[in-house]
Amino acid sequence: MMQFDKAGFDNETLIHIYKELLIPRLIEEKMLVLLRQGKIAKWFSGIGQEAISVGCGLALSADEYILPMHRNLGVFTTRKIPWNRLFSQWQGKSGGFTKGRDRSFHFGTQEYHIVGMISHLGPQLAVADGIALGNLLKKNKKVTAVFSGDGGTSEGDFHEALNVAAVWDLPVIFIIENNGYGLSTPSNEQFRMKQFIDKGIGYGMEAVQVDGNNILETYSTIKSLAESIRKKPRPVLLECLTFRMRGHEEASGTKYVPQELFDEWGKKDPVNNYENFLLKEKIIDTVMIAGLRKEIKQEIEKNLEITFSEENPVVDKQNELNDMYHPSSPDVYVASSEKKSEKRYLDAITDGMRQCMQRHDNLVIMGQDIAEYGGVFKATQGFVEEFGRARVRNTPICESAIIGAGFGLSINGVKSIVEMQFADFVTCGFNQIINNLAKSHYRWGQHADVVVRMPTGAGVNAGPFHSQSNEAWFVHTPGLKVVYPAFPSDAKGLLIASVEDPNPVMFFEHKALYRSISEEIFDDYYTTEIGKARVVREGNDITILTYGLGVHWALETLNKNQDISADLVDLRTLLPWDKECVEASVKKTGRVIILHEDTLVGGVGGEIAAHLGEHCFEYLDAPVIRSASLDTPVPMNVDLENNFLPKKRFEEQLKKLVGY
Ligand SMILES: Cc1ncc(C[n+]2csc(CCOP(=O)(O)OP(=O)(O)O)c2C)c(N)n1
Repeated sequence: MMQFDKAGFDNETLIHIYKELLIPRLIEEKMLVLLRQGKIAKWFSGIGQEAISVGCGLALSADEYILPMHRNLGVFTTRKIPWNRLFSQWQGKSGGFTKGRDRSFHFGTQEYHIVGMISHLGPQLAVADGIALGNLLKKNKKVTAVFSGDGGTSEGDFHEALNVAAVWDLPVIFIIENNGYGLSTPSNEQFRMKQFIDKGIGYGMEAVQVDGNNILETYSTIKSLAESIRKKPRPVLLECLTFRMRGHEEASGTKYVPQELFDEWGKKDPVNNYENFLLKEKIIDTVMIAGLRKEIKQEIEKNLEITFSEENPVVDKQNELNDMYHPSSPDVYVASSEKKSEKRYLDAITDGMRQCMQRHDNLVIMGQDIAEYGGVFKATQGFVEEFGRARVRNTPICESAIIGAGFGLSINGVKSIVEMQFADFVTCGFNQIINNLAKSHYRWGQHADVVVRMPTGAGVNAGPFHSQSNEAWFVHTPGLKVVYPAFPSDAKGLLIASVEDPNPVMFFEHKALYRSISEEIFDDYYTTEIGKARVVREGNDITILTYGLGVHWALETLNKNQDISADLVDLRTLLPWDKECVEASVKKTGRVIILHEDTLVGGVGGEIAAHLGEHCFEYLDAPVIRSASLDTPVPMNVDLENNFLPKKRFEEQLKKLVGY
């Protein structure tokens, strides 16, 4: 029989805990009925695991963030979210938390300090790191708790998040619900160690194991861990042994689980055992139990009625599109003095970042080797001395965790700039950008105030993994902004605008431009508007649309061919791109060539060409031509690289198009 230690609990508290434990169980039982009646479509059951969610929900203060997963209804109910809002969320009704845009527990709410999961499981852990880092920087002594199933720990995200938390002493409790299965896969096909607490030593982290079905044990342990972490910030791994009494989700069945396990764990049911304990101790009686159950069931019915009578969200195309970005327009700054200095492209970026750090004391920069070393390109040289190590943070090699942490910081009201050492390495952080940064505002109204700096591009004979142009991946992702300056003045102004913008910005910086071009730029703080192209040179015969290094190739080509009268448009922002400026130029010249360093197929040029075909067809005197790199990786050898890049081909294509 399960042993409960009631020392330190008065009867009122013990009964309160019982009620909190009963609520998710009874809600779930009702959901299973509705599922059978075809009134709901899908259900991920946490029956058998409630003591963990409820223990955690009760142990933390209401203003401490909890990041639950798909079996943690008890977190939501102990945080006192109105049940009708939960039901509406599951039904996709307007009273939920995502305007019908996301399902089940895939939502967060600042009001209740809950950050729900995305389907990918593991990314949740690094978001907790970011929230915890925010708390650490604010010195507010708050703890963050994040959940993972045992299966989810097999993802690289788990390793990265725990490692960062350990290195940075982040006040996080990593709660692992070890229920023996990840969908149908049993633990022995998922990992080899005996128990999760054995991982603690590997991360230099305390690790504690509890009976996850014993509500007093989970609650007391999390409560005392939280108290201790508030005093001495550090991460702790908490392994909760438990079992999932139903299938992965209801449609998946339970054939893959031996009956003996159900029998064994059925005896350890968290609700029944606690109920029996309270009965035995005469803290409650059967009449009281019946009364409580009736009261909760009535409350469930009442709230379900509200949900079922609620309308579906109103369908409005513009509304959907508007919610891709945070509604506020970023502040516009005009340099307050005319004073200018000659700056290289790289120095302009450094200058912009430094002034942002001076203006926003809640801005943090994170990246590999960016502290004393100053970054591999020296963009943050001297920043540690000026702003300190708390705000200029060297990171382990873990792009995913750091971008995820950026999102967590944003949730906690802290801005961040994350430096990719090379844009190529963003592949290792892709998931956090595509699924967290880009989608969270649309999904649950949470913006991601993160700028990802992307030293990009070829021309430096660095081969396939230090030369790629990968801006098109992000242009295809609604919710991001993609910025790509070609000149020092724009590099500074756009970087400041990106930091001022509450939305996630992918900021591309061409490495070959860092030290090769310079310009007189304003010394003061100023913004260059995101989403606006610039006509760099005016002409009548043809429009050249380009960005980044392409602008300089085009200028060089035009200087060589003085007879060509071209409008040279520097797009500057690729998402959202300046259709108005481009269309105006195309309507004037009737001929367009789009030049980019990125490879041809699926490049930004294809999108622009398609748009012009749809919207400017009547004005065109020739086909829209794309000039781009070969569809191969970027080769290292200088001759091969030059052959790969479009610069030479561009001149021929341009001349041909002018004469078309
Ligand atoms: C990246 C990713 N791969 C696969 C899945 C499909 N999937 C959803 S839940 C799940 C099992 C998760 O197991 P575990 O983390 O142990 O949590 P549990 O469901 O047991 O609570 C799988 C494989 C997913 N959601 N995300």
